[in-house]
Amino acid sequence: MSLEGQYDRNNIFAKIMKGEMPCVKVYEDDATLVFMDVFPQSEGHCLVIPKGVDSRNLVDLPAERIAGLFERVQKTTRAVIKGLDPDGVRIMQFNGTAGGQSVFHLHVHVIPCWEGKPLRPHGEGGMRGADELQPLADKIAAAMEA
Ligand code: DGP
Repeated sequence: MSLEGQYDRNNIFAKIMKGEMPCVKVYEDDATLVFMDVFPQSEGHCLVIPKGVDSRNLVDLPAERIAGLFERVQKTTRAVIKGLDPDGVRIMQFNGTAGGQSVFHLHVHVIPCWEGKPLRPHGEGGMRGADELQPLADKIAAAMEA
């Protein structure tokens, strides 16, 4: 899919926001949803998405929403650090198929990293179930509230 085009209101993340598909939720407010990536590159990999916008990527996000989105990315990153104690955190965001994007609702990856533990390849690490993701989400959510 190119960088430009129609927003698909039935993309998987739109369905998650509408409650038509499940997710392991970490945090939600009026502007943002944070949930666990089901193909995590490391334990604790989560996604931050803006709500209420038909934005396929960073390019078509209304400029006035950028600060709020990245405030939540920072909040999530701080909670990941506090809750999971990684050695580093990688923030990633892909635009267009050629840019590595596979789901066309804007999302920012927050990926904890540990020394000596390479990240699994993007989208290829195998699907994880709620049983594995929920305890990680609970730790991140608890750190967000503290
Ligand atoms: P990107 O390639 O940047 O578009 O990343 C999409 C990410 O979304 C990828 O890391 C895998 C993840 N993903 C794909 N489908 C689902 C899903 O149904 N639920 C969740 N939670 N994550 C998904």
